[in-house]
Amino acid sequence: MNELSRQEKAYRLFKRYEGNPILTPESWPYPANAVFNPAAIKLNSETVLLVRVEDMRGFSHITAARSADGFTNWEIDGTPTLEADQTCQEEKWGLEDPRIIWLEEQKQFAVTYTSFGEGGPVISLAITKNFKAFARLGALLPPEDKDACLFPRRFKGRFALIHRPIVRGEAHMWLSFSPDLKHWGDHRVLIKTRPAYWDCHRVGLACQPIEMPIGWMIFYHGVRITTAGAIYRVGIALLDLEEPWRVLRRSDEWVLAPRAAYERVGDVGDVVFPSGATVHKETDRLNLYYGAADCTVAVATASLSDVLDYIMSCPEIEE
Ligand code: BMA
Repeated sequence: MNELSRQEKAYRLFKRYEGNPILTPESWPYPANAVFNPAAIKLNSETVLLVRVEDMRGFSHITAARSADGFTNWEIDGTPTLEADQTCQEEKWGLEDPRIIWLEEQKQFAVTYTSFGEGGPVISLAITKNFKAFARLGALLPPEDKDACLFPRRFKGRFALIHRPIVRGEAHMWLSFSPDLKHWGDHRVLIKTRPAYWDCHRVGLACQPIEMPIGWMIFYHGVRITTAGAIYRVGIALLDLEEPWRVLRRSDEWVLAPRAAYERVGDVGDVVFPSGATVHKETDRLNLYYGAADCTVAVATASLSDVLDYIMSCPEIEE
């Protein structure tokens, strides 16, 4: 496939929901400055979002919102669902940007989020059955680290975590392993920033890893810093099913970029920041939930088979 026809495919892959933004500070049951960067998962027949809510101090917590169709009639918890533990100095300034995965072995959901404290941002893990009661497992790796999610199952006996440390000012995605969800090691770089591309300055995991017969579908955000500020866009990579450290494909171009007014203007303009997705195989649909301009929550949809077809048309990665 030539470059232009693949770029056209990428451009048409996602459709913004006409009712966007689906969640706003104005629709919130209590005062909030911004509601954005949600984790997403299907629970029974509902879509559950864990939304990052920023209060008027500038500190964030996480609140659950539920909807039967994933687009409308959101039922939002009336008080914060998961808040910073004030006795824990890593969480002093709040909790941000959660991701959710179903851990089959534990029969529980794992929620990874960024804890903000004086030492810098770290990834923390909490386990829950129902998004009401949470068991906190604490910080996983040293700062500065963000944009993390577990895989839903073990690889050769070990859990795997995608995360994004910042080392020497460089912001690549890494993969780390653990036998027990507590001790992490065997760290390796997974997806790097690409000089000159739209994702040249930072990359970070977007939604939870999505298991497909052809591999793990990984949405990620890529940042380019311009003279007018940073632009956050979204790309896709495909990882090997059994050896997820092997990147099979990566999109040259982005598949979603700030275009709508609510993505271009906000507390931080020109940001689309997906952090959760739901897969609806019966209707061949993928819902991508994202924070828009660090202010509101929006959703874009794609045909699952079109996404898979597009990924397979992306360049193969030579190791
Ligand atoms: C990143 C994260 C996100 C935020 C984005 C754009 O570093 O902190 O929470 O949405 O910047 O401001």
